[in-house]
Amino acid sequence: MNKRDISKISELLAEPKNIVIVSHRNPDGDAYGSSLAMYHYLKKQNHTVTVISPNDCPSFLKWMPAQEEIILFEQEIEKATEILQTAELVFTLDFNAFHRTGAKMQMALEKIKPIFIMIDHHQMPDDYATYMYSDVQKCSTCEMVYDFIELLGDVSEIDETIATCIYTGIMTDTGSFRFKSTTSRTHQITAELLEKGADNSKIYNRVMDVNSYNRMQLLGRALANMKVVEESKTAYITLSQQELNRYHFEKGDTEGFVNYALSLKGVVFAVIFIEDRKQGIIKMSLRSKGKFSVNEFARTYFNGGGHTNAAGGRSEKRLRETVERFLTILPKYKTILQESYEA
Ligand SMILES: [Mn+2]
Repeated sequence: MNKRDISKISELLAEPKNIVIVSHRNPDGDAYGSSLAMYHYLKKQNHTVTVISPNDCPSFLKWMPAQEEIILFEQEIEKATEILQTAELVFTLDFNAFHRTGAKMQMALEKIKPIFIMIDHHQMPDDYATYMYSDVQKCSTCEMVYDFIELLGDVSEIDETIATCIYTGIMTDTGSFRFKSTTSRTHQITAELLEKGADNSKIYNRVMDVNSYNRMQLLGRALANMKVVEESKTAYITLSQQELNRYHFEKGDTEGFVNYALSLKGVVFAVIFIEDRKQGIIKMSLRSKGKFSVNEFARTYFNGGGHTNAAGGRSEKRLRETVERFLTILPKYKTILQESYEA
């Protein structure tokens, strides 16, 4: 974010304001981490602050400080819309296009005219924000929130609560500091957060120790279903609605499954296909190592997108047809996948 924008924002924040912080639909650790860090920071500066999330978070984030104060748009549309309408400033964190909040909230956001401030690390931002802090190199929006607070000259305002929120998003979005997006800067910030009281071990246990018996059984099924396409350095997993039902699937249960496929020796591209009968779609999570861009792949063929090494997609075809289509497209990328392996 450039100096001019920062000094303008600094001026705006000099007087108490009505501020709303918005996170994306199906919030993850980085979405809630950045939103709640910003919430606690702005409250300390005497602003009136509300966090609005389109829908609820998974259970492994329920412990986050002030999580219970977040307003869920889809559960309280009238109240949330009213709050949005009176907002002078709206922060949109960890997303960069209104449609990422879902159809209902998108409409509400399109109707209001506050000052929008975007802080986000996803590719191809829409152009709705008055002030835009967008950086696709950043490991997480939480790291950017730290930068933002630092640019405002307020690192000293980061207390244990704020540090805990920021740490959570950095940890979850970097796969516990192992993804390529993790930089020396990330570690420097993390060190600072520990100094300020973030408890790394406690946070890890709260976020990661979430296995139910059913989830473990479902993981077993997913791994048994895994197929490898050796010449394309690719592994994929399928889960049908019937299989999900058998293990009493709950939202969030399949989180991270695709990473098992990516951890296979020799594999640089991994996909999980999950049937969702209710929506009539197949949801896909795509992961890669090296230069092969799953963002481009998902954008081109499966109505999705994301980052170079992590993206989402969807298909309106049946499960088997979706996989067949995927397997027809795959040979086109044989060379680049091979190169991605060697690199
Ligand atoms: Mn993120």
